Amino acid sequence: MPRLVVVSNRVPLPSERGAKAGGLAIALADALQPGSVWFGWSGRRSVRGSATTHIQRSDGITYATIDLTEADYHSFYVNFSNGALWPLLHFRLGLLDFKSEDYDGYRSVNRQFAASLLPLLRPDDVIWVHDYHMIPMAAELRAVGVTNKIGFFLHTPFVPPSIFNALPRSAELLNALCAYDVVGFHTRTYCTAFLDCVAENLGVHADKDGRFVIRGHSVRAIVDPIGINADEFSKRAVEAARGSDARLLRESLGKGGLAIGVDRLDYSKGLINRFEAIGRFFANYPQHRREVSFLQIAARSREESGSYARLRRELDRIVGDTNGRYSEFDWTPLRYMTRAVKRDTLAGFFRLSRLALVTPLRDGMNLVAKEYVAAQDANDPGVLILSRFAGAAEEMSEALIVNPYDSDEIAEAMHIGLSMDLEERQERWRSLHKKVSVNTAERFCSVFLKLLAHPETHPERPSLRAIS
Ligand code: ADQ
Repeated sequence: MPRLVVVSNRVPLPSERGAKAGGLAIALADALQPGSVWFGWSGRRSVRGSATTHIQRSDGITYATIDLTEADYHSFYVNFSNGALWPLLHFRLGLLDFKSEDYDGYRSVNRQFAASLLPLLRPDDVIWVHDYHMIPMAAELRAVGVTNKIGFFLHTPFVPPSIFNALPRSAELLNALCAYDVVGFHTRTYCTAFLDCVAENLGVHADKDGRFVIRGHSVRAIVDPIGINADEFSKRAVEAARGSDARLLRESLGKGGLAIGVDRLDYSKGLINRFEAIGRFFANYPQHRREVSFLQIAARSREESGSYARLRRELDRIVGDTNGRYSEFDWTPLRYMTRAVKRDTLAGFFRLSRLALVTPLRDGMNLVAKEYVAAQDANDPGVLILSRFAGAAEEMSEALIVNPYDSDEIAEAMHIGLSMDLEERQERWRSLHKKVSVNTAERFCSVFLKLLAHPETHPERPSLRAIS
């Protein structure tokens, strides 16, 4: 078996795992066998930047990291990755802030990553690069002579040419993506958007299996939706629902029920629209007041960016307004905390919740939707309200699918969810649970790695059937 080398912007070092266990670390747990290497940024900024590679070993896995200089951190991470690519890939052109010096910094950091990884590589290593920060990584590795198989998985959506082309230098990035052997996406829609960009901008057309040849190099675009380890999450939820955090939450609710939202505090997650919908819900359906409280757990993220600071201020305002309007002295309609919560605690809270609101304006996949389903009690499952613009909606059609921009529709879905009889809840949940249990994190990794080893083969049919 060839050795697996994972590359991502941040490396979740074993020494710093806590409440915020990264989604990627959990998703790749099965693929990372003893002997594997995980390479990327240490999360530290230092004067020497990438000059030294730091090595840590844990459970047979090598974690190799480099620092970034302050200037590289800003141009590569804050400005280009999160200030230009992230809004672009989430259809938010109004927030796109492009500066050519930031783009140069982005390319330079990818070049530094390639230079630092090169001495660690062996000829038969398989390299799996993750996410939008690292699009040019394969092109940089190829430029220094690396001929290994290199795959890329994009965790965000991909956008059609009409949006993608708004990014200055977009053709360079698209060409860089074509230096990979396999490029993976969560959904058919994103994969098609990528192939449309390749056809329109580079004049190259793919076959029906997503294969194309460009400058003599074969590329395969694939659909490989990420999943979770549903059985493990379900066990956690059963345990945690009996634990002290869940008990305290239950006691604080009195006779009322719980509806929940769990997200990073990010403008793509649709929190403003969601909070507005909660106000509409209590206004339009006063019979549910006191019957339910909504708890939003939002982990602060990317606080150095102005658009995130503005989002926080706006959310603070809406929460104050909604609670001022609808609270009773012994009932709070909207509970809001801007912190990460331990995974076990979350699992227990999901199990207690009669409703989950997963209403991003755009989302590559959204793992919270899958975790909520996995956490439910089969005898009395809660109802998932899911944005049609989350990648998860392509699989999870038995959720109550809503337009996240339509507060009235979300409010109505909350009413329908809370009024739904047990039989319908169970029926919807059984279908959702089947999909979540089949399309696991392990399957996600094994499909990708098999196709990377043999890009000419067909993807695994059974898992794709389950997506329907
Ligand atoms: P994210 O945008 O981070 O990921 P998501 O898929 O929801 O979004 O995954 C977040 C993970 O963090 C989940 O496991 C969730 O439980 C956890 N989490 C979120 N908020 C938390 C909080 N307040 N406290 C504790 N844990 C919290 C990106 C893409 C997604 C894609 C994933 C995986 O944006 O679309 O689904 O990668 O590919």
